[in-house]
Amino acid sequence: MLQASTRLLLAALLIAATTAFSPAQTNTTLIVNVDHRPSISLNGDWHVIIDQYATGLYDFHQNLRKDGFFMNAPFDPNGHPQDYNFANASTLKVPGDWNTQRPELLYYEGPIWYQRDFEHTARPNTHTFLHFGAANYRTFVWVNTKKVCEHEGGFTPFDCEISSVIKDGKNFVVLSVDNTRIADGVPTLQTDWWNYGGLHRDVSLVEVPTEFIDDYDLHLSRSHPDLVEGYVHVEGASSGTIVSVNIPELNAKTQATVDANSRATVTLPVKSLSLWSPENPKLYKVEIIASTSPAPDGIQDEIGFRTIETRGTQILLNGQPVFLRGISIHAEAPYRTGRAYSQKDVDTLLGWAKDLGCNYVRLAHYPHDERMTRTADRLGLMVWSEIPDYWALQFDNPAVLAKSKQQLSEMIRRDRNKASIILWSVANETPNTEARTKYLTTMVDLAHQLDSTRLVTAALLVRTEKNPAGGTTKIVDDPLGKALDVIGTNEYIGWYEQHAEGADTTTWDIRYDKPLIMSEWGGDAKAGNHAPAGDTHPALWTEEYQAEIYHHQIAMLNKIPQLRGTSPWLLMDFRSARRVNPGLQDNFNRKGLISDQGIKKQAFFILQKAYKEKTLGKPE
Ligand code: GCB
Repeated sequence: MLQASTRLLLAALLIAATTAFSPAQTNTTLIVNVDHRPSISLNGDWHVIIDQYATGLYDFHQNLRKDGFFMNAPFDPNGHPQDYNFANASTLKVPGDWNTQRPELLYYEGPIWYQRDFEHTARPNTHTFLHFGAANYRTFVWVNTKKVCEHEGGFTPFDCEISSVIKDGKNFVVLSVDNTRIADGVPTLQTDWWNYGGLHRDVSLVEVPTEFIDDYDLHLSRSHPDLVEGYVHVEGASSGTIVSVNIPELNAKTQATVDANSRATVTLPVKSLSLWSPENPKLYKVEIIASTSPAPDGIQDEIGFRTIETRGTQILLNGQPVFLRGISIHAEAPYRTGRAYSQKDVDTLLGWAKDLGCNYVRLAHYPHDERMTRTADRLGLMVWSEIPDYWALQFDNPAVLAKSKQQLSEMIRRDRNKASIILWSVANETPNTEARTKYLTTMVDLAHQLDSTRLVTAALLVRTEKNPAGGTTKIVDDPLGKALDVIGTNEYIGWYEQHAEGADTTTWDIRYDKPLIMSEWGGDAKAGNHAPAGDTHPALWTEEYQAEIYHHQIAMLNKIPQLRGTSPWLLMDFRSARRVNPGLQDNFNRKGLISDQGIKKQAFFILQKAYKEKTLGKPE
């Protein structure tokens, strides 16, 4: 039923997985647009077992157990002694990272077992999947004691087919999620964010017909402004199956035929299209129906249509030069802290971005919850979406490259129908080595191959030299720039280097004739920490000093002719294990313009003014 290649990979993985509890490249189907399909939510309370020694999988000689916790055996006081009992175990909420649900789990890194019962009676001629919005970082899933899938990568969705293992009525799922940091992971051992573990996004049961629409891409043609084009993939459909695509509001309808790869190429002429933009975030209802047998499959989406391109150093949205007035955002939950997952979290974060005067957000440093990109579509915020190729990955390790590729593919597949996303980012602040450049060039090529309609970027480090005027010159010549459509650069003048005033004597030497986004800049301030009135040299960590950084940076940025966007670091303070200065950081990175408790710092208003009055940056 699944594509032959998927089936083979899946089979190989399941064999591998029964012989070792080791991270493996995922298999799994990825059904797009799951939030528009009928589904049964499995959110709520799950029984959990904290299993620091992975006792649920390994015996005392580190051999894989046949009677592991995945058996979910009922506890019998007169039977064989048993070290676990899900029925009596305490619970954690799903979705939700485990770290912020119990004080003793705040710093926990390791495996935790989750269990819950569910009722299901499958309808005839259907497939049933367990859908996971994301689980950090490695996940192994069993249903009714049978292993159904595994997945590596903490921020992208996956689906496990469970059709052959479920029974009518009562069933149970057991899974192990392990957030142990690993050197050959993506990300790797070092990050500047909290390693929140667990089922931090929605979990649901999804039932689809025997043959079903699992993937599609519908976008506006760059060369023909009156043409929506793309494809619809119908899993399991044989060649000749008819697919129809309908945009009722435009009175536009077309039919296409699925080829031997179960894919139909779609071209849909449209008239009087209202183009998506920050000023006009118009979304159209789109209906897709596949005349599959024995039952048809249909799905609806809301899609915006626009083009995004570069011309020299310009970024063109719908053919018009645009300047990206942005802010970087971590998926940190406002007020309660922890990993953001709810519509309320998203509304707060993106509401603040709108209040700041943004038309663009950089979603750092991994794909955020799908609610974020859906809401950006509705609010008219352009998005930079990134995979966690962060800092010093093992760039010479092909297994790591395979993990990056998987995460990039999953990110693009989930979000390729979101008009808001204009930039795919393949990396952040990676070391300039040959191995790195080769690795990331492969990633850029893959992004282009998977999606030829968007721009590919990465946040680069820059070189610094003294200049004859007594200041410094920032040189942007990282060889990765050759492969990118848009250059992103991070710099922290006024924080990690020099005083805020250093920006006044900094010049920029950009060796690429491409648009540049200053993807990070800024500095820390603890909300409420103020310099004495009239202090002309405010100390670090005060709101006044952070504000000073913003003043000087804005003046400097305005002197960079090819600057086409900026996303300072960052909207809101976030938890980070690296930030251990007591009283100031307390395990938080304080570079937010807003504190984790929602207090706006002085710098917020400086950037807001510059964005609202459009005194920062030029589109051309
Ligand atoms: C960076 C990183 C970002 C950090 C930030 C900082 O360059 O890209 O993830 O959090 O600096 O605060 O140091």
